[in-house]
Amino acid sequence: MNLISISAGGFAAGMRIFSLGVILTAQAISRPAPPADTAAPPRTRIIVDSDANNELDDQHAIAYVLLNPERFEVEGITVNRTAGGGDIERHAREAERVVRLCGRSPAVRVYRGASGSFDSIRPALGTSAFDGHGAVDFIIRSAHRKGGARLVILAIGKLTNVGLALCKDPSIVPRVRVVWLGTNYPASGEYNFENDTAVVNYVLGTAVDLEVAVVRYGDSTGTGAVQVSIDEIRARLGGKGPRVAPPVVGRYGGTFTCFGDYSIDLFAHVKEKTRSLFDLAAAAIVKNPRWARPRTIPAPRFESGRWIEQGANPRRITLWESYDRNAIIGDLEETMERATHALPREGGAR
Ligand SMILES: [Ca+2]
Repeated sequence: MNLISISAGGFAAGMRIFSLGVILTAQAISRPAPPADTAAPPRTRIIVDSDANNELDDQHAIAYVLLNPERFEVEGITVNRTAGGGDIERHAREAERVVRLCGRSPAVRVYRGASGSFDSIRPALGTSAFDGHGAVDFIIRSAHRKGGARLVILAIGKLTNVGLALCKDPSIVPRVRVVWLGTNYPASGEYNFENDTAVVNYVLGTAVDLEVAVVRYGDSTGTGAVQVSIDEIRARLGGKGPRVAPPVVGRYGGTFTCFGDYSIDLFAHVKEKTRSLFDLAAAAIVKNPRWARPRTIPAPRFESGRWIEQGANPRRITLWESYDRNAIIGDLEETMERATHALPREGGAR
């Protein structure tokens, strides 16, 4: 079953498919080789906020973060429901599959977040059991963790959980950095954005450190350019990742003992031979910012179906553009290769 084909209205998700052929040329982006690392950077404390069951890119982003333990201190995974992936439980179960396939269960937990929209949930934030409270309250607790470094929230679905957390407890604003995969800015549209547009304006109106990894279907400057084919996935990831027991049942059935084989199965269940790993690209630039180009702009607003520039706005956000596709896919392969031979981690089976 192709999840893209059942997403509500097929709106922006369909655009991803339409544009695949156009952006093949994006893989040929050339740039000078980045300088070699001179020292290991500190681990980044991170939550991945995902609509894990929507397509197949969330799973790769989650696995990538989990399988880079020397770079990421993963606090947990939070999920939200977008139009294409079923109810919140299906998103949570898919995230949990990936955590198990990465040998990080039960140490890394999955927290259920918002099914509805920011505007519909916001009036209930003062109650204890509002829609999404599991994820929202976890984000707030993690941001405040005593002795913890600033928390990165890697948001790769709609922004609802993040907006609700900022709204419920504005004191977390200076304690978090939000990196969101979303928008086709400066063009309108995009799946994560359209799944809750109101929350984007809300977050833009806060002072939180906000970085946007743009999607831009069909354009070489967005995460859409980070494409990979099933043949390449098979060749580069097959059999790779920590070996886990018992085997994990996939979302399409079948059993898997490593994430590399599950990745192949995810690709085998979409009709296109080549797909973009949008969410992976967003995760990769948190690990290595040299794999895309940052640009700081005055925060715009979205009104009446289009972006409104606010040139005098002192509030700034960062856009990430022009992704180094080969470096990102290469690092996914290296990450998986390393994880294949790594020692088991806390609480995780091999
Ligand atoms: Ca996603």
